[in-house]
Amino acid sequence: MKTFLLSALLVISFFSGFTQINLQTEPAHFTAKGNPIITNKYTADPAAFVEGDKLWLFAGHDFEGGQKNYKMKDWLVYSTSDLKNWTEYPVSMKITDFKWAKSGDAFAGQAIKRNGKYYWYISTNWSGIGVGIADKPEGPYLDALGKPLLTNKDCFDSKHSWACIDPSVFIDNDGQAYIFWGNRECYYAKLKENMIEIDGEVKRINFDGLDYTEAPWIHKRNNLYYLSYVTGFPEKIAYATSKSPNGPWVYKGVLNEIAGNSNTNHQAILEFKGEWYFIYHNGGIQTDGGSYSRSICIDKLFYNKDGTIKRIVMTSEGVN
Ligand code: FUB
Repeated sequence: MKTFLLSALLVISFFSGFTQINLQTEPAHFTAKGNPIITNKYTADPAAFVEGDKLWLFAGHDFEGGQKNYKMKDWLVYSTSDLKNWTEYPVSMKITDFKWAKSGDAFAGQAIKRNGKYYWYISTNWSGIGVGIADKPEGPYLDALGKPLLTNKDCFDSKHSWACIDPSVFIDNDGQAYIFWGNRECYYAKLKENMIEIDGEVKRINFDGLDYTEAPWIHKRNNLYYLSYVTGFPEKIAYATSKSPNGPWVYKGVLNEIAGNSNTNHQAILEFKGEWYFIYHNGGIQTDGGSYSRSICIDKLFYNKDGTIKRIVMTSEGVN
């Protein structure tokens, strides 16, 4: 019976072009035809870094359309050298790899490289933030700690169960690593060189104009630090700047509008081959895309001469 159900699911998945469970065992290749860039799966909560010639994209994996809430059981990894031709890797990390994550939800994360290892910080809804560790960007990733790095207890000003989500990590030029996270309230802390221990106190971020929902992302350009984050609901992206990752932060305004057909937006910002990119998700796959079946998109990001960022123009053509 079990075998019959699995075969039926595979047949349905094959003909619909979508899979909720990923049985891929080898890297697969595809060409993006604009936004959304991935069309055989629903992907959300992008994070990315550049290593050598390649941009590595880390994604959440939404179930197919018609869901009433987030259903995400694993995370996906992609790479590209030109933002057009992509490689998709076999699933290298699942929520069940984090045995302590009783919530069972594979929420947003961000991966980063340090000392030859790759660390993928992930959220699990209400069970806390965990860290996956791997020898290669595509994984496989193992639970580095066997317990959460951060939990709701670290979110000292928050009362709701999903406060401890959306980790974002950043290593400054002096080697100091930071982790930012939070829903409704934004927190940050230093990470030790080993990347799996918090160094010192957890602090809450606050500044004039901050109306914070979730999804912090830190990047640096010309010695200026940028903290972008989700504001409002349905979500827009706003940002602030500072001369230090420790603040004080100065609010700079809205960066991206509500992303079509999705309540959430969740950005990553980075430079790749001399250009800056804004990676986010929308609910743009017709007819089944939506707030719980999202799709990652990439558009260009431009700065003004004074270092402020121009509003993002979301496009269906993308960056090809
Ligand atoms: O994907 C689940 C949650 O939706 C993420 O953790 C948030 O950032 C929002 O995109």
